[in-house]
Amino acid sequence: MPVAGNWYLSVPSFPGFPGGRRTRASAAVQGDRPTFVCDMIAIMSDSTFDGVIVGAGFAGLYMLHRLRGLGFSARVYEAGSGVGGTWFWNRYPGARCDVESLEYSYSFSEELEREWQWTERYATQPEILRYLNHVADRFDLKRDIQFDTRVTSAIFDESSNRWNIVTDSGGRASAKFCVMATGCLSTSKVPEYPGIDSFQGKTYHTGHWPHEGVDFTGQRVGVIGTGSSAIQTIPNVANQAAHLFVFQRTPNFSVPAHNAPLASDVDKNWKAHRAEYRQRARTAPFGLLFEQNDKSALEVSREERQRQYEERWGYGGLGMMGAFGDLLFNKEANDTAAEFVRSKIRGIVRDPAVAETLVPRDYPLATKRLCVDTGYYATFNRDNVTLVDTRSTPIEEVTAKGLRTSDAEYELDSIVFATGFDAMTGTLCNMDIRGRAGVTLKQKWSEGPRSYLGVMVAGFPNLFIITGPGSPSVMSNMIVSIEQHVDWIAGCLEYLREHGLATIEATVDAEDAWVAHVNEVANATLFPMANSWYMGANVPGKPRVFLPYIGGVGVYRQKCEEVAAKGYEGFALSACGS
Ligand code: N01
Repeated sequence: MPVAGNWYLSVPSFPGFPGGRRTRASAAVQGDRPTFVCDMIAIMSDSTFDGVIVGAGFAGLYMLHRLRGLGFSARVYEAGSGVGGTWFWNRYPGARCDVESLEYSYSFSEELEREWQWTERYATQPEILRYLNHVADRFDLKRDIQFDTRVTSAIFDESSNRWNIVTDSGGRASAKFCVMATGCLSTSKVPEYPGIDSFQGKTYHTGHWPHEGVDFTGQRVGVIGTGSSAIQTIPNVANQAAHLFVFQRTPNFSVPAHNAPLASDVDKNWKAHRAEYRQRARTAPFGLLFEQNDKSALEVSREERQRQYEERWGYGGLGMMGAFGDLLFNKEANDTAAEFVRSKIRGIVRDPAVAETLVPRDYPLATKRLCVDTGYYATFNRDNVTLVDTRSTPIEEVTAKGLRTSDAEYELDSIVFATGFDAMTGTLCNMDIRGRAGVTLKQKWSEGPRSYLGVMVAGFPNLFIITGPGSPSVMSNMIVSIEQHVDWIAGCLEYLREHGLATIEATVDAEDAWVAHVNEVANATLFPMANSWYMGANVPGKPRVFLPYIGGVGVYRQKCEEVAAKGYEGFALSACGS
């Protein structure tokens, strides 16, 4: 005869699954059959977890570590064959992070930080991937990650308050809560040119680069796109290829990285003051430590402006955005910075006609993602590089031999699509995620994403999105924002457990108010003036909505903390058995 209370059950191991866990289940007695009134487990198996996490990049790994630490059982599903997320897939030549390596790393473990040694100011993709593997091994995370497994659906069962997960290998799992750690830029986008299947050469997308690398020596290569990925790829391909054609639709602003080996005194200083630096990053507008000058670009003399811009150009990196406080709010102020970068492009590129084609004119600086490069503009001084302006001569089709624009055919051995991603919403909407009453996330977001704090969605109880739309995410140092979300989610789950609660769910009112606030803040900036992926403008038919929250990492963190301190204000909480 079963008794009410806590059950402790041991379960066997299955191949590929961690085994022999002891799991607690709360049960009440009804006749001689147990009726489960809370979050725990009706039928014990190793596919039943407290939490399922989708993705094993920076976000998924840290989420798993936190859940483990709190005593929750968790399974991570990862489509790739290894950890790393973005850094697993984006292996194109020259791939590296344009946030400085000391800042683009976890802060949650002082020991981890002290023992890891970055070698360059900006880490390469292989070094970041090594770091993430080190983290996964150091914290013994891989045993709870199922690789080569893509989650195809996550469906909320209202009768049990559980998420049912199905994977592409036919696997099933059940979890009380589900955390989407799927990344903001994980669904790559290839333009739908006619004839694309007829091309007899090789095609690549920067976001899905072959692991064995590609040797372009002696080839005629076409790179389509001039965003961050292309800007890193192009100088490297130009070094190998017999000839490189760059197909540019919209020119981009890029500032030099001035990458170098990480000086030992810089590393030492960082480690000595790490707590202080990390704390500053957590409250900085972008989660980045560059110096933010609060003055208006228009209140200082022309000489002072020039000095600021030269200094930041000379230092390198994203700090150009912090040269003045109004660059992202006032077009006239922004024009001064934009004109500075334009003059730099004209100074680097020898052919004036090529330079003019590379000069961005129709959107303010940094309202499309500011790029950081090593030798990008100078690459166009090479004899083996040709810039093709597809704004004036659009690509019309892919042919067997190459690409045809409105005025010429370019014969190519390889085409590299550096054409970006269906950012922030693509991966989530492509998954069959269903909340209450079977409503899919795709339906719910058909007019653009709606969320409360960018972390939860009304109608989708116990579903968390790490760095989702409506949170600072891509407008910030991703690692700072990931850690903040993971910690907030972990705190929330602890709260639910301590208070005997079964579900948490954003209310429609709170969600509406947050979406209105996100839009209001975005509309106070210059960002809506650009056709950027921040606005969904790079995907035909995607609603034109500013996706991230631009109110600032520090302000956002404070808001999240206040919400939690007020007993999760704006969320509906339901008790076990209710
Ligand atoms: O993608 P993008 P990305 N015909 O969307 C062009 C992060 N990242 O992979 O601007 C012709 O920026 C498109 O043209 P247009 C970073 O956040 C970080 O480069 O739409 N061209 C554009 O030039 C970044 O912002 C690092 O007119 C077409 C390019 O393809 C984000 O990832 C490194 C086209 C796409 O640029 C995405 O960057 C790399 C078409 N049909 C990336 N469709 C770091 O260092 C698209 N394009 C951290």
